Amino acid sequence: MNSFIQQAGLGDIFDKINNAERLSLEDGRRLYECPDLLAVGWLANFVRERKNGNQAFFIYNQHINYSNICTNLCKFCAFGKEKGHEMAYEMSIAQIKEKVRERLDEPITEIHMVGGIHPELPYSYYLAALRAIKEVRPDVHIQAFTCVEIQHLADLAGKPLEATLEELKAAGLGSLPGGGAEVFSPRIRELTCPKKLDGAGWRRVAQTAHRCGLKSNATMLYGHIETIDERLEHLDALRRAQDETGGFLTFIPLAFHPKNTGLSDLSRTTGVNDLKNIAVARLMLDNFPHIKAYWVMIGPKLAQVALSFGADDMDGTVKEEIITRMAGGESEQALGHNTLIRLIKEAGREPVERDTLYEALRRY
Ligand code: V47
Repeated sequence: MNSFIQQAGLGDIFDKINNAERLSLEDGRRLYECPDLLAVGWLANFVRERKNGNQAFFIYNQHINYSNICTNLCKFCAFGKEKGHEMAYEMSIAQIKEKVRERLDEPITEIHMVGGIHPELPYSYYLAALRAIKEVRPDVHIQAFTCVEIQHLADLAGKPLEATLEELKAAGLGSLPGGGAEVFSPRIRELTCPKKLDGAGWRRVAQTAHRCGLKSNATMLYGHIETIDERLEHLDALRRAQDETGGFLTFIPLAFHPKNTGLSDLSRTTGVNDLKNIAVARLMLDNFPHIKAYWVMIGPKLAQVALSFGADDMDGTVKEEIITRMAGGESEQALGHNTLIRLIKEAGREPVERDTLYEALRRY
């Protein structure tokens, strides 16, 4: 083993990783507190390469945020607006279709669609939105509706989660994105998003989706008022859920952007904090196949570096992301296909264009 791992005091953690043993919450705490970022990153990279070799995945995708009208109005969110607010909007089904049609000439394989918890849109709107996308682009994979939205749709439909998910699936839903998880801690939820579906509810929806044959992602919003222990409990809860249903594809740490939020007095996350969260997540989430460095939130340059700190995926072309931009995100609106490939190649990795379920479509 590298002597610098010993010098960083992480020799026993390396032994566990090398023997594919699960890390404890105490191990996680030591990793977060270790001042030697390169040592933590080296360990994460060791696991990253064991799981995914030299591959770095990306996808040709499109984001659609159908409405920002939301009844939850979480403190950390600059996107959600009350109905009647001057910046509130909602897309008609025709407008959603138009958004898809506008980019028919591009080889998009995934549409990522999420929105707020709208007080009035009927259940039929969501089914119609899925069907409309499929009508315009029949082969696209629709990754839509966070677990929070899915619970809302089941409530609207007055049906059990299973029946709602089956109906959404029949209308075109392919998988669930990872948003809305925030930090599961009841303390954090009470302080930042008291109206939102709680952590147990979020995991119940994700696990029900897995049992219905739908894969999903998971996120953690870090860099606001959460403690290291609360982050670790969040990771541990995801790890236990994954042990049971195995349907999570990727974990995405989301760097908090404070501008225009109810927590705007806080500072933005730092590069070290961003890389640490990616690395510790890679080490703790031993049963998650992928860790995503979401360039929209940490910037393309740091996302590129993150490919050596545990991440094996850079998300995709994106275009027109609103949630981060409203909260002061300064990344470009879209990354070209060639830019993603160059970022990955320069990081010494093999660019692999994937579909939503991580089937390799093309290697560069
Ligand atoms: O659900 C809200 C978070 C999420 C802020 O599944 C904020 O592959 C930072 O979940 N600063 C939406 N984050 C984004 C998301 C996502 C993005 C890319 C890929 C995937 C995936 C998922 O953003 C929300 C919320 O958790 N969020 N406000 C903010 N101010």
